[in-house]
Amino acid sequence: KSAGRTPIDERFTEFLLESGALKFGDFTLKSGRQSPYFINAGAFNDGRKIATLGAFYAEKITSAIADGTLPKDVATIFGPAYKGIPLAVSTSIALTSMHGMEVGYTFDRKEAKDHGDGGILVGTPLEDGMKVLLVDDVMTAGTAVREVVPKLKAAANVDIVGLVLSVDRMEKTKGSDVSAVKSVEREFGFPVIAIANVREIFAAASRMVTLDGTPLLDDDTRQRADAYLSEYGA
Ligand code: OMP
Repeated sequence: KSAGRTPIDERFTEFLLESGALKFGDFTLKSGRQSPYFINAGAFNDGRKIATLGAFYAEKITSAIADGTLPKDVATIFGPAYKGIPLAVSTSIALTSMHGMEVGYTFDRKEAKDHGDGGILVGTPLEDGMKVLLVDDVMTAGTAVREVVPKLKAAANVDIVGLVLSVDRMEKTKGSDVSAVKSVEREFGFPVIAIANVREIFAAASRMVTLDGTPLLDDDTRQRADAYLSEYGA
């Protein structure tokens, strides 16, 4: 179907770089690890970028539906607050406007509300048996998803059909050789799908050159990334 089209992970890498969402330097991660690269979903901060991001999620989701990894009848896209909110909204817009799929969006509040509807969820209400697809930005250790699943299950007995990420950092969970993505899949029993993983991103970025022919990634950056992945990569 997509014959002749540049693979999604390559197009997504270009998008990450041109948006300034992929940065090189010294970053302390939530897990405490010191990483030479960081993916910041907060860089998708205008109409064009967030619409493009939503279109990437929708493309990944519809191909996962086509190959049977995800079911057709997803009722709502759930994005955990705060960074998951624009992801859920832009993904549901793209699924409807570009793929003709009717789907809701839902997100949580970080703070419980004591007036008005008093709810902790906003958007399409969750009901028992409803098929919910999670979206999130980046997975390192899987801490974020482990917090959100119990929150959803407390609201209704929903059927979580999968989790779609921008980037899988492909890191091992501490004290194990299994990647965080694999251990989340085993623990919760749903597929975790990323638009691109870090190895694909580095492979694509390594082939890119600037207008005057200089490689986009210098040797030092590549080596630091490789060293990090040989220590923490799954
Ligand atoms: P886990 O929840 O441990 O999987 O870490 C992923 C979260 O860490 C993301 O949802 C972000 O809040 C943050 N993060 C990034 O946004 N980009 C990265 O490249 C790395 C992290 C991180 O701290 O591990």
